[in-house]
Amino acid sequence: MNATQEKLREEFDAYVAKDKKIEPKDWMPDGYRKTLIRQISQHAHSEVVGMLPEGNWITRAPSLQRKVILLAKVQDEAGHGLYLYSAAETLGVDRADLIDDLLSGKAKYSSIFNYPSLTWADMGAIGWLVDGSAIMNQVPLCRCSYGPYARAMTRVCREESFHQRQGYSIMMELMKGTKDQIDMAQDALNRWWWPSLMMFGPSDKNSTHSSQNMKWNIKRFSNDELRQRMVDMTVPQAELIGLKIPDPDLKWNEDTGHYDFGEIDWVEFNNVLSGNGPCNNERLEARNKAHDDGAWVREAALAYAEKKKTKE
Ligand code: FAQ
Repeated sequence: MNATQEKLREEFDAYVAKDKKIEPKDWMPDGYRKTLIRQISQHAHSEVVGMLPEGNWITRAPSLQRKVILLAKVQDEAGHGLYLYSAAETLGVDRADLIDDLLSGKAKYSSIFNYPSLTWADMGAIGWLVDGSAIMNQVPLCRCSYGPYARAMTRVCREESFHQRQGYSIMMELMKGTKDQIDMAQDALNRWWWPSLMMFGPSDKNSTHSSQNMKWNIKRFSNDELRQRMVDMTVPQAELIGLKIPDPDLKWNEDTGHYDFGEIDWVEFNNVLSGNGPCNNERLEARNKAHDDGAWVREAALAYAEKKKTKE
């Protein structure tokens, strides 16, 4: 780093430390740009791939009202993906390249979407736990130092909050139902609990990006801090409706004022991240098919834009 760059870097660090926002045309260190492109694009891919487990249930929702709500939720997720790709593009990358990386399997997206949605109760568990974890992680991102990402998160979090409530409402309704419905809700919780806690990422000691990204005010809390908050918030919600968290080590700790909980299966987490989760192949196949099927739309849009430009 030469003297000018060093000075710019010092000014940047001081500016960020004052909790000021960085905007697209401002100078930023290469590492800051790189980590934001990485995180925002992975986040965008997660929203887009995240439509698949729920999209699977739109035609089978148990009532017209539930169908309309689920449809709106999945549509919101598509919208979140679009804001996020736009936010990533402000950092100088091309959306088409980001999407190519997703389709080829090079880019990561959240581990959670590599699990199957087997019953209607999974729609409840996804809203309650997956959107619940997403909000826990994303509310602090509304204060992220990068302006376009922070602003996108403000809107996304409002919508996620509705998603979380609709999920919990499905669980509440099932828990008031027949024994089969109660069993179905418990089974969904049993399958989604641990993968939801994995959404927060590796433990702090194994998190490669946390320390620098916290200094840059991209991340405000560590992976383990947010995971603990999720457990503390969710256990009473489960108890209220008669669900049992599938963790024999879960225990309220008077001294810390938090729940102690069991160890996450990190072997499973790493397996899912390296492409070997239950649905990794299925998810990538579905996204590739959607991309290929949509080729004519992209061609038509480009032809229309060309025609308009020629006329002008
Ligand atoms: N899955 O050093 P860290 C949603 C990767 S949106 C896959 O701790 P960082 C809405 C990580 O990327 C859900 N990969 O990383 C919805 C890194 O890999 P790299 C998505 C994971 O960035 C609901 C490596 O491990 N949310 O759910 C995961 O500081 C319902 C080392 O990890 C976001 O993306 C994982 N779970 O912290 C949609 C929020 N965890 O890049 C539909 C924004 C870690 O070096 C239905 N992202 N990795 O190759 C973040 O806050 C952060 O990126 C974390 C990870 C917290 C995910």
